[in-house]
Amino acid sequence: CPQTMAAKWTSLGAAAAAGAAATIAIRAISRRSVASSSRLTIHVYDHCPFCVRIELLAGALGIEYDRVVYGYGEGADPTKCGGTGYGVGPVALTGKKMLPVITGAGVPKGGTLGESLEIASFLCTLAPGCAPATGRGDVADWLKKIAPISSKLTRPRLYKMPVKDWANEGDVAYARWKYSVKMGFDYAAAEAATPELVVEAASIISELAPLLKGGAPGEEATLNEWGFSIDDVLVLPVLRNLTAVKGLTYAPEVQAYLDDWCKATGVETYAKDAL
Ligand SMILES: N[C@@H](CCC(=O)N[C@@H](CS)C(=O)NCC(=O)O)C(=O)O
Repeated sequence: CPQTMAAKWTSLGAAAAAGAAATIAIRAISRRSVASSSRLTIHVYDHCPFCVRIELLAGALGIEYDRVVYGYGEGADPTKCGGTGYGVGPVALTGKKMLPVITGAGVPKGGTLGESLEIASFLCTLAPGCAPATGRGDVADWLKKIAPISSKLTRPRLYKMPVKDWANEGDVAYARWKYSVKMGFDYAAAEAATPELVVEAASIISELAPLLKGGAPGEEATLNEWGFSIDDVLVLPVLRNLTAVKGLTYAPEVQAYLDDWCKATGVETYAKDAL
């Protein structure tokens, strides 16, 4: 379960050069939890980057929640998935086999909300501490650049991580069916290409360092000068899933960015189980 971390807004009186007093709201990090009348439940696959967005954000906002982790094959219809899949899983929530989903009293759409960015937007109404997405082109370009390398490195590894997603053998069977048979992903080729992919990924990860414009000494780094934002919510899960890759080195600033936010929000990395 995540610990709580929140951005506390404090006011500082700042003397302007002209002599007029200006009050600037600055963001200082403190730990607190958002007291909510009804506790949220966040339904996730541990390995799902869209789900990690929500856990990071809830943790950053200090929103306490219960966490339900599903087997990746749960809810997949065996007649449509080459005989893989079992049970009901997330389908019981929304009618779709798709996570993340949040549930709870006060949650829009009748108490059950899917789609990570809709969930994120809703969570931002519950507590301060996350700025909207900027649409920064350099961040979008970075995400686009890392995506194909990341999928080749992470797909052969994530299903080997010791998390509940893969507790049932039907979970692994479904994932392998989905990526190979349905999507044409070549596991063997991706694994064989690991040495080159690791070098390429490390180089792209190092390109993220100069994009980190925010974070005073002693605070978590952020993509924007004004603090934690949806931009970070989009980028951090990609870095977190890449921790499943053994031997992949991160530029120090990027390593600290990832580690500090994971620590602050209670999101675990895969570093100790990297393969
Ligand atoms: N647009 C959705 C995408 C969520 C998504 O793709 N989730 C994946 C897990 S990473 C999923 O539930 N896939 C179910 C499946 O393919 O069986 C969002 O942002 O929430």
